[in-house]
Amino acid sequence: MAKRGEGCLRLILGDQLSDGLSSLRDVDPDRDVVLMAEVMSEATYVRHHQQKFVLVFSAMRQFAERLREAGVRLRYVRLDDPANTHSLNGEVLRALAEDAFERVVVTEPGEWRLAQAFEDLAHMAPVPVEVRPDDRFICSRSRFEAWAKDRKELRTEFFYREMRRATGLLMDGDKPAGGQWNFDPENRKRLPKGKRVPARQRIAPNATTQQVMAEIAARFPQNFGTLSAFNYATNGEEAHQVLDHFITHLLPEFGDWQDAMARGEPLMWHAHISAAMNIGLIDPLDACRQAERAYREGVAPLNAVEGFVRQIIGWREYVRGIYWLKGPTYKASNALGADRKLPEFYWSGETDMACVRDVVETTRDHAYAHHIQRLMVTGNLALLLGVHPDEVNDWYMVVYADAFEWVELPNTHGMAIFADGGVVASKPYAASGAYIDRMSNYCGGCAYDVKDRLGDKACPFNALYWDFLDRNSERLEKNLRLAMPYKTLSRMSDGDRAAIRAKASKTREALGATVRA
Ligand code: DLZ
Ligand code: SF4
Repeated sequence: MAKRGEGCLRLILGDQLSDGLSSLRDVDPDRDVVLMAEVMSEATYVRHHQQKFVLVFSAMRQFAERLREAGVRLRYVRLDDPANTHSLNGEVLRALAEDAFERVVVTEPGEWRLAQAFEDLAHMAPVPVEVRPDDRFICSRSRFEAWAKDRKELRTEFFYREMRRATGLLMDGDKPAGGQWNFDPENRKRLPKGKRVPARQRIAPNATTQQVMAEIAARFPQNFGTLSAFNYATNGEEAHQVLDHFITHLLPEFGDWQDAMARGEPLMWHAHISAAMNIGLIDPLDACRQAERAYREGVAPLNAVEGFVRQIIGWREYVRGIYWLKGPTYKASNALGADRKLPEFYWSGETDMACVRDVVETTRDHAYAHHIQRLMVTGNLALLLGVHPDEVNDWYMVVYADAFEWVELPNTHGMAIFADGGVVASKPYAASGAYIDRMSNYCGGCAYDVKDRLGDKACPFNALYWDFLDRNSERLEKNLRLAMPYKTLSRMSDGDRAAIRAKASKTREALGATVRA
């Protein structure tokens, strides 16, 4: 292909499908070759949901085709290629052995696992390996480190304000639009009876997607998830269709119902663009600017637009900064000593708990659930049960199409189960059934009674919640944000507390959250 001393070999990963990617910016179509590889090492480091495979492989193939059409030389290795070495490093070394290049160029990957692998590659490769920053993120790793240095406590709100200033998003001069940085308290409304969730356009699987669906169904039939309801954008045009539809039709009400949940309605008013954004089909800053235009033109109110922008330049950037700041050992922490197994119904959905059943079914059929379903239903239950962080992290990595470790780990390990002891969240997001009842229509159709704590039909969240606080009081009772529940707990008699402990213990066993061997 290339002659000795010529050109660069540019490796593009399955979540780097962006036109403006740093490793593609100076591509020379006459001399360079772009390498993309479907490999078993990436297909098996977690047992991905079937829809995640389809999303990534279909999007990789279409992105490669676009590059080809633009005149770029491609070396695209398919999963079924007999010469495939099935690791990314293996494919780079194979390409280097077959053709001469002066350098390998890659944009930094989204996971420690691969960052370390590329360091190994630099030792093994006969030519230099240049790893470039991933500037699709607004805040570079070094900028985040500089921001975090010397701060006693990392607070997402202060980081978010800095990002607002840095980008100029929703700023009027040096003041936040509307005179307020954050409208979160206006974004927690419960869905009133009769309020209809808007219908969604379906992205019909295109020809490449259909082809990949057939391959995945044949090759990974045992992996979690169904394929029939696949509804992901797999190229830039489709992704922008979804984003445009959201901005015009859903964003205006997104703010109000951001935290609400309803049976059979995984999308609600959510944009459903996280997977497309995380593999590079939508630029985060462009999406925020488009949302801001909707506000400036009077199409969407400030609380909705601010909420959307905050999720992206506040939270998304923040968790990515934390992931790299805390290093590869971050996931080994287990601040609450959680030591139980993940119940089987996280995979099967077979449980009488209507909320959990709905979220698992949604997850199975769409590789998606929205943030409150992930945090306050499945995450909250794992926290209260004391499920070991490895099992929780693995589940979230497997089941969601948008899960890459840089985003999954801080959200799960830190935010949902407090295994990092308070790096990401200032308190555990523990809640009883009353929270779920307030924010959803699940409890009305449930076999359990959300108002009961100790009876046979008592909602499992209730005893588990009080027992969680009781079990972890040494560690948590001084936390000011938990002062109210600890005050309530302190008013309970020893007998009440013993009854809660016994009920919680029975519940953990009944749900299959037994102690790990
Ligand atoms: C998720 C994924 C899968 C399933 N397969 C591939 C692959 O075969 N080749 C590839 O380049 N990327 C794949 N990916 C995405 C990578 O796992 C992702 O780039 C890293 O986890 C870093 O975030
Ligand atoms: Fe979930 Fe409890 Fe409500 Fe049932 S009663 S839906 S288990 S919160």
